[in-house]
Amino acid sequence: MKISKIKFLKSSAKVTECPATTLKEFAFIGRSNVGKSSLINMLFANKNLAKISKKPGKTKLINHFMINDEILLVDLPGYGYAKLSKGETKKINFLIKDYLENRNNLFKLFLLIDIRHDPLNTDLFFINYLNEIRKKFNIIFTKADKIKKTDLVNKSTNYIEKIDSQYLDNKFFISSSTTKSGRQDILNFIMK
Ligand SMILES: Nc1nc2c(ncn2[C@@H]2O[C@H](COP(=O)(O)OP(=O)(O)OP(=O)(O)O)[C@@H](O)[C@H]2O)c(=O)[nH]1
Ligand SMILES: [Mg+2]
Repeated sequence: MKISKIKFLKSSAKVTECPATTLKEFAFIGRSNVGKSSLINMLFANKNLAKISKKPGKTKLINHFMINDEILLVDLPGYGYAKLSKGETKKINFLIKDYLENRNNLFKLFLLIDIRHDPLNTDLFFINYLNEIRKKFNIIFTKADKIKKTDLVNKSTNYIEKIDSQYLDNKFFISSSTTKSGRQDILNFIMK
């Protein structure tokens, strides 16, 4: 399927505010600053679509985008940013939970993981939560440009072996928003 149209729909602070439609959606979640918004911009070749920042904690709401009037993409706030106030952390955690547990349109969930690190507690904790709520997910490793090409396969497969993969879909992706690697693979998966 060719991408002919892409449009920002709205930002929502809870599920009941999300677009009222039956279209299937693909959501991007992960630690704050892992590169969710950058990846959406890279995939859809529009660097101003989702707001990005060097500072963690940029995305604070549930952001919906529509592709070809056929599917929805969702840019979610990141979890695990230690410098937010208690109140802000609570708000973001509520919003992520509300979205994942109550949004019926959610079709595929992409969990983004920074390929440079061994499993971090914040991510392991989140994966544990996904298992608890029985939510299937696909992993997209990000920032592949930051490590040697020869380390990519080892790093990613080691990671997958170390986590609880009960609800992990078979296919995982390796991406870089800087070099656009992984773009076609991820797009094919979404648009098929
Ligand atoms: N080198 C490199 N930097 C990246 C890549 N993806 C994102 N970044 C950088 O990482 C920082 C965070 O990117 P965002 O896309 O805002 O991250 P996010 O996950 O949406 O963050 P929150 O909205 O705060 O949860 C920015 O400085 C990006 O330029 C990548 O593939 N390679
Ligand atoms: Mg973001």
